[in-house]
Amino acid sequence: MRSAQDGFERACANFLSGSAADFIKHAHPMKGISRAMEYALATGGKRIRPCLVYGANYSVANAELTADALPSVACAIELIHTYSLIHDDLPAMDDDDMRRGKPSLHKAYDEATAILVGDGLQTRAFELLADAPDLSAEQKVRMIKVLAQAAGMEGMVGGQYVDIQAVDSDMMLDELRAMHRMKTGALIRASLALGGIAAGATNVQLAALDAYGDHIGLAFQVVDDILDVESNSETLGKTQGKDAEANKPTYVKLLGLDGAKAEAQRLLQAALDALEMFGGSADQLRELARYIVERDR
Ligand code: GRG
Repeated sequence: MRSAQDGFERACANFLSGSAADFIKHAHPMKGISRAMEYALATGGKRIRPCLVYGANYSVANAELTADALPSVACAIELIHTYSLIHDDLPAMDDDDMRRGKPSLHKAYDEATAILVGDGLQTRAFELLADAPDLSAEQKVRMIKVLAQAAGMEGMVGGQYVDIQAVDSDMMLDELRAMHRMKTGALIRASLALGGIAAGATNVQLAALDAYGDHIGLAFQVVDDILDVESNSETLGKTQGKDAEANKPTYVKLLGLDGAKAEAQRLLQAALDALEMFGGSADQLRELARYIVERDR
C-alpha cells in the first residue's frame, strides 16, 4: 500500500501546486473559495480510495503503476469523496463541526462556500477524467459513466438520502447493507473499476475487483460502527452524539459488538478470496483490506 499511497500523495501535491490548481490560486475574485478548496484537500484523510485505484491497476497490469493516467484518476475519486464529506457535514445533513480533527469546511468558512467547494470538487473530478493522459476515448467515457453512477442517485447520493430517512426507523440487516452498498460501497467499487479500466481489465477481472470491493465496502462500514461505539464508550459523558446519530441503525445495534467484529472478519476473508485469480499482484489490495478491518480511526 505504501507505494500506492506515495504515488497518490505526489499526485495530490501536483494537483494542489500544479496547473490543475492554477485557476483556484490565481483568479483574484476567487481567492476565498481557492483557500477553502485547498483547506478541504489538504486536511488529509486516509486516502483509501486513491490507494484502491492504484491497487486495482497493479493487480490487473501486474507491473508497478503502469498507467500515466493513474494520478488523475486517483485524484478524481478523492475529489468526489472530499466533496461528499463537505456536504455530509453541513447543518442540513449530519451537522458535524469537526472533520479529520479540524473544523469542518462550513465552520472554517461558511455554508455557501462549503456548498460551492463541494460542487466545484465534483465537477473538477469529471474534468480530470476527461483530460487524463494515455487513455482511449472509450476508456474515459466508461470511467466517467462508472463514476457518475457511483456518485449519483444509484450510489452515494441515493444512499445518503436513504440514510437520512432512516433515522428512527427499524432497518433490517439486508436493508442496512443495501443502504451502505450505495452510500459508501459504490465509490469504493468505482475506485477499483477505474483502476482496472485504466489497466485494460477483462470483464472477469472487473467482476473479481467488484466482488472484493463489495466485501471491503461493507467491512468498512461495519468497522466504522464498531469504532464509533468503542470511541464513544471511551469518552462517555463527553461525546453523546447528536440525537439523529444516536437513532440511526448500525451493525453493532443489529449484531451486537462481538457479532459486528465477527462480521468484519467474515467480510475480510470473502474479500481476500475474491482476489485469488490475481495471485501476488493483488498484494496491495490484500494489505488494504486488512488495513480497513484492523484500522483504529
Ligand atoms: C453528501 C452526497 C453526499 C454523500 C455523503 C460518504 C458519505 C455520503 C457520507 C460520509 C458519512 C460518513 C462519515 C460515513 C461513514 C463512513 C465514511 C464514508 C467515512 C469517511 O470515509 P474515510 O474514513 O474518510 O475514508 P477519510 O477522512 O479518511 O478520507
